[in-house]
Amino acid sequence: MDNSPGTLRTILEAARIVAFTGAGISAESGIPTFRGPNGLWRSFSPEKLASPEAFADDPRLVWEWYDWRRQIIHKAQPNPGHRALAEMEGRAVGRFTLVTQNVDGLHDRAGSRNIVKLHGDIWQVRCTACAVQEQNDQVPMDPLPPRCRCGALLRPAVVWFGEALPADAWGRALEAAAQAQVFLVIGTSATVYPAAGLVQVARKSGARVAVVNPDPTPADQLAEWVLRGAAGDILPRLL
Ligand code: BJW
Ligand code: ZN
Repeated sequence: MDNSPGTLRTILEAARIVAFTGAGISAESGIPTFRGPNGLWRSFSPEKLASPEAFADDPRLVWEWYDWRRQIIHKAQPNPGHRALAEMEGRAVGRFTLVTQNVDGLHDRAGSRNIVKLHGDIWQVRCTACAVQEQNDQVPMDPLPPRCRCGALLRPAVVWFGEALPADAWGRALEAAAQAQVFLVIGTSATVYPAAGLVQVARKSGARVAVVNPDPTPADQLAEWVLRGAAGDILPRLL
């Protein structure tokens, strides 16, 4: 099998493409990833903060983490990696799906349109008691933790450990993975399930898998192309 980057480039011109992204694609925009040298916030691991138990224990602490991240994201700009994926979609309208684990909204800001958000949106808040879910762009958040009109606590509308992914997003992602001819795994440690399982779904359904990451990941074993480096360098060169 010819697994040169040139072949991948040729295939991208015609195939049904899924790009599956994680925190690494936003690293070059200055947004910390979850796991890795800059992944810790005040020595808490994401597993300790991104959970319903942590929020029940100390909603203010969890909100402080989200408020800190919202401030960073608010100042950040999409980078060449985000923009390359938007451009790829522009050249492949109707055959391109972007499935992201990110909650930062940078793909939207870069111009991507067909986006499936598996883990929610950091700019949406949801009431812990009533049905309210709404956009909230306040930076910094005040008061902290924020409250709903009904008096109950608001929470970020994101998916925490132990919570189900939004059913519609998960359904769309599974379908796109099963139909993909090329599946690009970009900037994710591919360790958090069920999202990481999409790589297996795509592979089993016959997709050719390419990984873009400076470091090894479990997805490398399923990949025909492992492109070592930063997404902001490699993705523009694939166009
Ligand atoms: C670059 C780069 C550059 C750097 N360019 N690359 C086994 C044991 C225990 C638990 C489980 C288990 N199997 C499954 C589970 C459950 C759990 C899980 O997967 N745990 C594992 C950690 C083991 N999963 C869940 O709980 C999920 N829900 C679930 O299973 O529900 C079951 C259920 C069903 C029905 C009803 C009820 C329940 C939910 C998972 C939710 C994850 N949520 C988070 C937080 C989202 C909100 C927020 O942002 O705060 O999602 S956690 C965090 O991890 C976030 C991310 O989306 C996700 C993945 O991280 P990602 O994006 O891969 O980032 P990193 O930091 O890990 O990797 C960055 C990569 O970038 C690295 O590889 C770098 O090398 C690379 N990189 N610079 C390109 N320039
Ligand atoms: Zn409410």
